[in-house]
Amino acid sequence: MAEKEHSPLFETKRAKGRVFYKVFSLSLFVGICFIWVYRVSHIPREGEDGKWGWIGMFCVELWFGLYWLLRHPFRWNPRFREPFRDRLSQRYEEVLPKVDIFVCTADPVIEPAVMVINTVLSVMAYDYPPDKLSVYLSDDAASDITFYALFEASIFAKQWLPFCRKFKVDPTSPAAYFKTIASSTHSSSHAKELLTIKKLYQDMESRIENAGKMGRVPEELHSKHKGFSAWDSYSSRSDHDTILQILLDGKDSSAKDVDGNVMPILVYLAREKRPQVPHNFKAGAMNSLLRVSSMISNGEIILNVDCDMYSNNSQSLRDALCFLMDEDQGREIAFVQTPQCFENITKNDIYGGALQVVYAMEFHGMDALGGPLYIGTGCFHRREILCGRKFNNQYKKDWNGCKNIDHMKEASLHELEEKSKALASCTYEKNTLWGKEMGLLYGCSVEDVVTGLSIKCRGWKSVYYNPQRSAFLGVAPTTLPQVLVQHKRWSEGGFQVLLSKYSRAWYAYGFINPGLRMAYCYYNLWVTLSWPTLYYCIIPSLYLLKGIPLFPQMSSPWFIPYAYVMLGDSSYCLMEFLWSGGTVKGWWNDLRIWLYKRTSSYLFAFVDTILKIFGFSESTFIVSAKVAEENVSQRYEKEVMEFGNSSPMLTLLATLALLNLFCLLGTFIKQVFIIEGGLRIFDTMALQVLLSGVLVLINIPVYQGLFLRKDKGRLPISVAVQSTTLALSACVLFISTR
Ligand SMILES: *[C@@H]1O[C@H](CO)[C@@H](O)[C@H](O)[C@H]1NC(C)=O
Ligand SMILES: CC(=O)N[C@H]1CO[C@H](CO)[C@@H](O)[C@@H]1O
Repeated sequence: MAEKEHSPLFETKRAKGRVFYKVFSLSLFVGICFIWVYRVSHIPREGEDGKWGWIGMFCVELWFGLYWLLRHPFRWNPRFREPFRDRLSQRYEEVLPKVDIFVCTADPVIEPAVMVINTVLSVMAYDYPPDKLSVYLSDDAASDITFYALFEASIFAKQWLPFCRKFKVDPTSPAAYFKTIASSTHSSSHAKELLTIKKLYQDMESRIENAGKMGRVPEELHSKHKGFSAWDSYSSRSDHDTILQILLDGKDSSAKDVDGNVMPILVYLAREKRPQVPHNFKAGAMNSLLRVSSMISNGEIILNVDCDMYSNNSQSLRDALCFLMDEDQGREIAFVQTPQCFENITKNDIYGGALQVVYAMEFHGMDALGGPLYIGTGCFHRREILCGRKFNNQYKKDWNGCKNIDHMKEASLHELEEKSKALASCTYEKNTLWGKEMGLLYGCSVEDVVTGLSIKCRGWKSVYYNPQRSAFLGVAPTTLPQVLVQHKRWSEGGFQVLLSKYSRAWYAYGFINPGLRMAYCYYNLWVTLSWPTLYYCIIPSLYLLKGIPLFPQMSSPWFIPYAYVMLGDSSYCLMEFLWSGGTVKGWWNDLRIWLYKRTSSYLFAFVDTILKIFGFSESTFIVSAKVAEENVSQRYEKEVMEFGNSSPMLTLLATLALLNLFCLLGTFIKQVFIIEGGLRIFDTMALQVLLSGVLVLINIPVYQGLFLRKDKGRLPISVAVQSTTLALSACVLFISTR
């Protein structure tokens, strides 16, 4: 037994084949250096064509090369983790810590109530002692429909949790379970109960959906729960009192399931909002939850999930505890991050939504350097660390001696609700450290990343756990504008982190590994790629049209480093993509999104950030993520790109696509019909032809969307007109200038 006590609760494996990778990337780097040397040593002389174009190419290639270097810490030494749940139960089953689960929702239209309660039900049914589990729903829209749905869920849970326990249901989200079970046959007792519970669920679902359609909760239901009276004084979602309801309190007889077992605590919270007080978005909601939950259940572990991410594995809580409770290494681990996985990714993933390389590769690499980012969902935290505790070497957590202050026992439910309410008021945070040193940090649109970084700056590490079977499954964006807007927010947030006071922290403290610093830079510098990529998409093609070479010709020895770097790097990326579970077509799609992100999302994020610095607070570009509803999901399943309403982003993308098409066509026409022996261009300007050619091939969906498709998801006519005009005039202007 004594020996067993020392066997760790998880193991760490290193990746193989790293030597090959190191040699290969060194050779690529040599190639990149040759490219730089070529650019510097071959600048056209004064008066020669293409001098400025050439210098621009050098700057762009310099930046691409330097940025490429930042990619390496991720791939140097990836680590893979494996927890041992059975050891955890052997040693700690009796003293498992309390866990508070925070689910955040913010908009009942984008995030329908039925989806939200499926997430809530799925985490309530974790394989974990229910008296140690509490689930909090933060509703930033303060929608009575969401409250009503949660109330219905609290009743349904009394049947659902025993059902899950009896038949070892997994996934524990009812909607997902009924979907997976549809095709398989089961024992008759299961089949009978399944029918009953499915009926219950469907009735509940239609009641909630009806309320949603009517836009309000039917009057006759108001008498069913006192909580509805809170909406009597409600004026709007940005102006209301705190609404806090403990729907299941874990001890009343009304909080027992049909088998008489205790149920997890279930709480609805809509924090106070006033128009004149900044609410700090999700970070503000999380901090209110932190305080309110400390009064009600005060769990030591906090799991934070988005409302669209249901649990796909009822064991993942125990998995995470293996890391946090490990006697030896657990003491320095602040949080365990799981990857964000999606249930509705199509086979070839047209929008690159799965982020496979990030989750299958890069986060493992960061794990070796001190831990992955905190990405705001699917993350298990330790409360005291999230609330600002600093690391020190003597620190050791004694899980056996955890004393749970049980406010539940002391106060009556009503008193408890009143006391907790005060913690979610607008004014509570005034003159406190909340948002600055405690809880999630304010003032950045990627509050989670900044918070994770500040935790690392306080000396802690994090762990990345990427299980075979995903811990949580969410919904990926299904239209191009959604994807572009999402990436704009991420890249803008990353850039803010770099410019903000938090970035100083990286240098001020010795805590963060230089490799990890590079990795953070890799993500935070996304926006700086916008201008170089635009340059590479425009200038070489225009010069091609004009007949001025910007790359070495094929017969020159300088051609070799270009060919090697381009070919080597793309084959490496392709291999990595396939290794992460993608398809070849998926890689091609990913490449397209990679291009679109850089030339639109990052560009707009860059411009917006700069405008903000100079005091223009409103974004000048109105970007709409809304799309025509009709048949969107059918097209998504057929992997047809959904462009949606016209927006500056789409015009930009279409212009770039057309510009390359015109340049390539113009060049061919010129060579074949006008200049004799014109095919020599394939020697003198092979790389420019190749570059334009690839850009045209990758943009095929745009041409289709502009001119061939008839459905609602095509590019709007106005975009077609604007972009054609812009692209043509750019070509004509460029040719006619000297
Ligand atoms: C989700 O869980 C089911 C079993 O419950 C499993 O078959 C499936 O592969 C999981 N999904 C993912 C993406 O891991
Ligand atoms: C392929 C797939 O699973 N598509 C689904 C993605 O999510 C939307 C919204 O939940 C569904 O309508 C699709 O069927």
